[in-house]
Amino acid sequence: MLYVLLAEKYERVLLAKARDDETLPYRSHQRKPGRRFNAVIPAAPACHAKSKNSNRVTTEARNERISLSTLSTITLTSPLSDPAKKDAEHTRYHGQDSLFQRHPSNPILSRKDWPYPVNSVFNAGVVRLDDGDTLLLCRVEDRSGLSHLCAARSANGIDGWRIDPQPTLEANPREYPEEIWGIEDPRITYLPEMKQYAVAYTAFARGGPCVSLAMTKDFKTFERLGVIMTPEDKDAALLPRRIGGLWALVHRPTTSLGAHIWISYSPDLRHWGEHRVILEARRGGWWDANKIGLCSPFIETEKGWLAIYHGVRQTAAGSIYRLGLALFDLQKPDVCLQRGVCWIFSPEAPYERSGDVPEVVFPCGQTIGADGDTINLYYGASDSCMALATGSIRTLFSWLDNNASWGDDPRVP
Ligand code: BMA
Repeated sequence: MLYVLLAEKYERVLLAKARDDETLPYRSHQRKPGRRFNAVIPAAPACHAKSKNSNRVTTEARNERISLSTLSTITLTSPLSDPAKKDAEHTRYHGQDSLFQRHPSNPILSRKDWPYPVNSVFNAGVVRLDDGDTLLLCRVEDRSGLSHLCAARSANGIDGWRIDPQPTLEANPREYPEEIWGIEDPRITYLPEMKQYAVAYTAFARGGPCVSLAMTKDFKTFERLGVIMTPEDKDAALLPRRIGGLWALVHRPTTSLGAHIWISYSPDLRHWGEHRVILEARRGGWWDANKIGLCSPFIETEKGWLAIYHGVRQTAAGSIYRLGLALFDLQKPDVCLQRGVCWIFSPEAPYERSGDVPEVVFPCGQTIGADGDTINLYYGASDSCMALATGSIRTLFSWLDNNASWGDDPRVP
């Protein structure tokens, strides 16, 4: 009880301070009544978080679904013990780069590693296979400028990559004319119901980019389902299970309304409808103004679907691709529950800041560690190479609880 009173008192102090702080336009007390989140226990940084029963934390290797018990077992130790420190960490924007740590071996894959001549290797779809290997289905741009997909496998997901000696999935413009300018940016979701991996990728042709789908059991042979979202559309990934009996696809059409993230539903993966916007690009001076898109596939947690998305800032010197965080309702993934105010990861390392397209970090997949908390985010850097950054889902939730916007319509800040 004492703890609850202290926590409430401390939250009031934070809120009073937040009202004076123009850099934080929204605070937790502004959330709608009935929200699903714990209002009493303030979040703490990862170093303060302990799992009561870490043995209950499991992951399902292929679709990376996190056990629903994973996040419920978090205990926060003495969150009020150092209010000054907590204030510094949580009432201001959390240092973005502390949320993900770049791997010292970065870039982990580049054209130098490729068994055949290519221009660049980036924006890989990711999955952990049954045998424990991490598979990166890389977008590979050849020296014609067009892209195909090629699989690289590794036991530790960091090095020792075994790369297919030839393209794994190539454009087939004779049968699929929408692929005449190549195929790009795959996102992989394991569908337990079908016992297959669904690969959503961008097919590129005169009509513009569109979303195509292919199914595979082994990343050797693929069954193409063809175009599932017409141009202009990209940045798509399936959810691993049906919602209300329907498959769900998150994607990013570009329309006269702008480049926002949508969700669509299908009974059979071929016929799609019930299209809805789930996250809008902000406007004006925001880091994610005008154009956003899904990065890696949604991560299923007991608090909801955790989504990493990219925001594109247009500047006089070109675009900057940064990453943001949002949370969507587990049963209604078209409902956004929280959205981070600022970006969580931004081009900073030399391989992110210079390359074929400078100032780009672009993940298309992740794996979750055996602890159920570690997130291994694989991202294309400057459209040139593949890199790895590691974070903690628990810390991302903690950050989101203290750096999220909300209101009557959280999609339109
Ligand atoms: C996007 C996509 C990505 C690419 C990014 C930066 O529109 O085409 O494949 O990484 O631009 O060039």
